[in-house]
Amino acid sequence: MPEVRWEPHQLRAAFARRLSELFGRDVPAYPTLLAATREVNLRVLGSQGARAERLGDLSRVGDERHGAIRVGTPRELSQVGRIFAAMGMYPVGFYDLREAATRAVPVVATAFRPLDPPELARGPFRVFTSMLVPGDRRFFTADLGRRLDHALADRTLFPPLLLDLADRAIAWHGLDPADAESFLALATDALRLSPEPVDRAWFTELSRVCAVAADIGAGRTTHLNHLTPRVLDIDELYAVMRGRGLEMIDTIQGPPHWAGPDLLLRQTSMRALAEHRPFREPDGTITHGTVRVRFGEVESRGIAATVRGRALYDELTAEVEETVADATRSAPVPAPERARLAAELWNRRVPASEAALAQHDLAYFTYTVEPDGRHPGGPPPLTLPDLLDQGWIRAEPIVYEDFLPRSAAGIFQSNLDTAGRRDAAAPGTELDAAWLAGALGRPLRDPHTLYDRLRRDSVARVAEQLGLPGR
Ligand code: OOG
Ligand code: NI
Repeated sequence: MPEVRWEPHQLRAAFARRLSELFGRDVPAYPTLLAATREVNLRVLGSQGARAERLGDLSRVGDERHGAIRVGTPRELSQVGRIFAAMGMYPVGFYDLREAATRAVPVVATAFRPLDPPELARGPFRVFTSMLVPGDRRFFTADLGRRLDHALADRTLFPPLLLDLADRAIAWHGLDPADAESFLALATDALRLSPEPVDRAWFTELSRVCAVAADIGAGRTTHLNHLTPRVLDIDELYAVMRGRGLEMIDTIQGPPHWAGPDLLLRQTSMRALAEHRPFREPDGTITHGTVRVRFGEVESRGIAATVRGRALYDELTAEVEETVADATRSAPVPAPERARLAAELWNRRVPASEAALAQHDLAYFTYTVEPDGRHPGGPPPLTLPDLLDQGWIRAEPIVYEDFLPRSAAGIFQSNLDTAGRRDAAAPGTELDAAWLAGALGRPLRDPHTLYDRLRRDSVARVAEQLGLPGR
């Protein structure tokens, strides 16, 4: 048996570091984003003190929290699953980005991430992973879909040695140092932007459907397309980045800045920069062109919403979109006005405190017994609200560790110049979470189940410690 020195979480942390170095070298605006994130985080800590760390220890907050890659086939996706499993990252959630009325993208996606709190605390790195759907006739004609399938079937994104090492790491729960080094070097290398020439005609044909299809389907490799640090005040970060002359997408995706605590996930990104890449022209000559495929993103994490909270979020988001669509008939609604409308709606419809969010079952919390018991003594009351009110227990927010499909569709716009082509009337391809689990060959977790278990376990512990009957 090999001597095991690098555990999955150490591989994960080292991998995140290597990707960050790679991105810092290759994408010049990215270090600016990281520096601005650190400045804003320190400022927020200075002005808010301990409250700034309510949703996470600042020593970790500024770390890169997620990256994103795009693959072309179920086979490539299952290989990604092996590589991430070696680092203790497992698929959570099914995101279908083909449905959005505007900004639809021909991919389905999941996120690979650590599952439980101790692992998340050791290293929260996650990778949003999308897979192209060439069979979706709303985007691709039968002929183009077939040619795409053919081109994708014929490429190797991950060398066999990398996959072998991944399987070994899974079987032995880690790798010895020499294998860990090979694994990390090969895994990082597999996500570099390739210097190989791209076929111009094929790239152009795919770009007409969607820049994402061209990014995924025209090359023979994949690449990391963004990395995302976490910031404590995303509104300020957005203003700082603009102030430094960086071109940003036009909004902050997700819930608005409102009177209550941060919920779910807010994110924004800079526009992908043009990067040099050789193209092979139809006459065989090599020319130098540019592609816009890599960018920096930033996120602000909030409290995980329950199923009810999420339904309310979706409802309010749809309401804002309707209002904006109505108003747009007379004049375009600028982004700040949209943000104002959303905030106003949220302030009216969502209870604006942690306690109220917990009481209305809109957000997830874990519960612990108050050690110094502010309560009056005697037998404890029987319900969570009473236990909270009377100071027997305290509630800690559970941080949202997943993504939002509408926001993700918005983030994809970072490297789309044109709306692309989509025939809404053509038949789509039915793909769902069960299908994706099958393609991955491993269980696909539902985010709500994970959060719910944390809440439930904490309630059971509280009940046991307080000796509550009937639990
Ligand atoms: C992924 C976009 C989604 C997010 O943070 O929502 C995403 C991509 O551009 O490939 O990363
Ligand atoms: Ni992202």
